[in-house]
Amino acid sequence: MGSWTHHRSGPAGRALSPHRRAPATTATLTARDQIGEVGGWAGARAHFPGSLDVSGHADPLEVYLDHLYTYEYGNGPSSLGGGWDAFNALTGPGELTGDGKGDLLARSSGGTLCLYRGDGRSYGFAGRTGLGSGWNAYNALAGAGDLTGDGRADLLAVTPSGTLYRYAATHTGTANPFATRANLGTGWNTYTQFH
Ligand SMILES: [Ca+2]
Ligand SMILES: [Ca+2]
Repeated sequence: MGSWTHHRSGPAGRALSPHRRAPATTATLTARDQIGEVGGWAGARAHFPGSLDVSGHADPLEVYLDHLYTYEYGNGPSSLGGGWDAFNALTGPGELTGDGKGDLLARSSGGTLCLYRGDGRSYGFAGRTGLGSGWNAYNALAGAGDLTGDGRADLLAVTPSGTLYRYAATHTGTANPFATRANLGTGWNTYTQFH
């Protein structure tokens, strides 16, 4: 099988760990392959959003030393810039804005949610929009694909007390891509993982 190659540089141009371990990319679980150096991904925060480019394939993301990297299978990492240690949650539900390009949501440690509009190429973003504060009321945010059957990606959010909310994308082109949240019920705090 192929692998991701790793030849990224750090913020000051320093060479970083050149061998990072990539997650499995096949839908069927078979005997695992180690395609990177043992421990090569230590210290990285990995995320698995929907596709940020036109391939339709999920694009693994990694925050490492404050920089966001995207990996395209078979190619090396691409830096999407610095400043990403300011965020404590990243999720990419898919296409939120109605332009046909996958988007990314990032929550700051202060609770502000930012929408990074994808440029359709996965090498950068077309812009950033603040979606307001108070998002630290949730202890989990998850990109969920389309939950409502309208072809638009949606977001799920869980409070520490276990109430699950759905934010449905509207594709209206307005600054806020979501309709008023819908309460999907309680008791979700019985689960320790939510992705
Ligand atoms: Ca979009
Ligand atoms: Ca939807």
